[in-house]
Amino acid sequence: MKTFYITTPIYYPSANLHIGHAYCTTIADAIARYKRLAGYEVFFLTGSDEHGQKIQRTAQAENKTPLEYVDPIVENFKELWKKFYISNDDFIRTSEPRHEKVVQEIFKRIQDNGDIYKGEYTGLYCTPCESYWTELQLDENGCCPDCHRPVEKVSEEAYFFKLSKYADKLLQHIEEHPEFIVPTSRRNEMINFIKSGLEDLCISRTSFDWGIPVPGDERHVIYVWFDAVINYITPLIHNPDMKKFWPADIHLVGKEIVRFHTIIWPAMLMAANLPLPKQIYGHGWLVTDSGKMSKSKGNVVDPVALVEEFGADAIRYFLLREITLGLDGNFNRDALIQRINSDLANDLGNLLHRTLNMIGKFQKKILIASTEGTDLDKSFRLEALDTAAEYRRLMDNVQLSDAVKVVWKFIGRANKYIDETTPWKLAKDETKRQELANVLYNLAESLRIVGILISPFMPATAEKIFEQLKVSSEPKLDDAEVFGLLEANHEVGKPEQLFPRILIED
Ligand code: ME8
Repeated sequence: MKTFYITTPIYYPSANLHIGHAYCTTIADAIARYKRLAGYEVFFLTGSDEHGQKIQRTAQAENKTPLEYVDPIVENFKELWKKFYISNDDFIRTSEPRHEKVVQEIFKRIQDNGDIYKGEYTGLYCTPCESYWTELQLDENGCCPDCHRPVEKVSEEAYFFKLSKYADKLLQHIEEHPEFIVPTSRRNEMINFIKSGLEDLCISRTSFDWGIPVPGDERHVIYVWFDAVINYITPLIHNPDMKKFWPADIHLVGKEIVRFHTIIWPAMLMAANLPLPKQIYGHGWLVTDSGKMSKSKGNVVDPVALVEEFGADAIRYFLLREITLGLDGNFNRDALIQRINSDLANDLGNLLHRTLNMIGKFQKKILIASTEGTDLDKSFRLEALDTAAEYRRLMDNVQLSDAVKVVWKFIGRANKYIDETTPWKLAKDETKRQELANVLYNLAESLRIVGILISPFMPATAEKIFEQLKVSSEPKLDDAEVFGLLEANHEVGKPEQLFPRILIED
């Protein structure tokens, strides 16, 4: 069986997660579910990034140990992912012993290869971002170029990773593998970054102790980013059944952390003689009218409240449809409600409801074997198959939003097919029994196919469709590419509302 390995970043338990984090995890989940649907053996990893000075300071301020502080936050992450139907196969916490062991081994391996040395570090450190910067990289106010908060001058004995040594090899890899960094804009940025010169990277600190100790020199803890990226191989490296998943197929990350994933992480892997991931996909940010969502701006949208209000599938649909992967996208409550009412309640909900209602009313819920039918029936069936083929092409290309749109175009087509064939009129004419049976059969089949195609985006809704159609709830993509799998005499269920319309308050 073909394997597929996808990861999200591991999130900092420094603040509650917002809908921006849920966006990233939802994309990864939709891709993982699609690959399972397409017959791959999938490993989907997410987790929490728990070490570092920032966590230690926050915990101290609350009179807690770092673990006492992070434990409940990490539990909330896990709860949130359940609420969003995230189908991760493992959840890695960097504070787990299994991770500590692997980080120390990789450190040792790189050190033994001669690419880690001890020196003196004086640099500018942004604690909230856990990042070192050079003078040149600071913003116009001399602050962190990412979060624009003040940086601190740090001077201490430290271990260094010979990142500079890998500049040429990295450039060569990026140039020979155009698919390694996606989208192209990020790839170009990284090429320019490497060409402007790479400095060796300080990878240990002595000024705090909440981290993984350097093997053999326990006064030092390992730099949190060096520790964090290794999470991607922690569950695999010592497990003979899991090794097949490395190298990862996609590391999905936000655009501001592409640098860590396309420069530092690959150089570390080169130094440890391990293969590089196949692709790093840098997605855009979810923004509101006041910019990128972040706690400091006070413009965060709470995903728990949102799920409770609208349900996870509606939010997943909105995020996957509205935002083109790789670009920034606007999160807007009115637009969400608009989509729920028009695309979900109206287009999809009505199609299912009208179809099952008519099969119930005109054929006592029983499908009747269909014949070839009219030209309209034939072209409708072809359109269903074209939709499934186009969907596969787009999903294989990770064009999630286009894939959603293609399915909804077909849902629109199916609703129009009802208006064009007017089954309620056919039902009044005894001589049109077969014509009616054909239309209802084609509609039920198209819903079966739609259910399969939307299952990576809206797993609970797909299940409801399967339940109401009374078909298997373990879909396969191949079954969406065949028209006519429903048996004649198949009995369908009763229509139940999929999405209630949301009343818009003035
Ligand atoms: O960076 N829209 O963790 P993190 C879209 N621990 N994505 C957003 C977002 C928004 N408004 N806000 C945040 C870290 N994200 C490290 C990762 S991986 C080895 C270590 C995304 O909790 C962001 O782009 O700050 C990033 O991919 C992820 O959330 C990280 O969040």
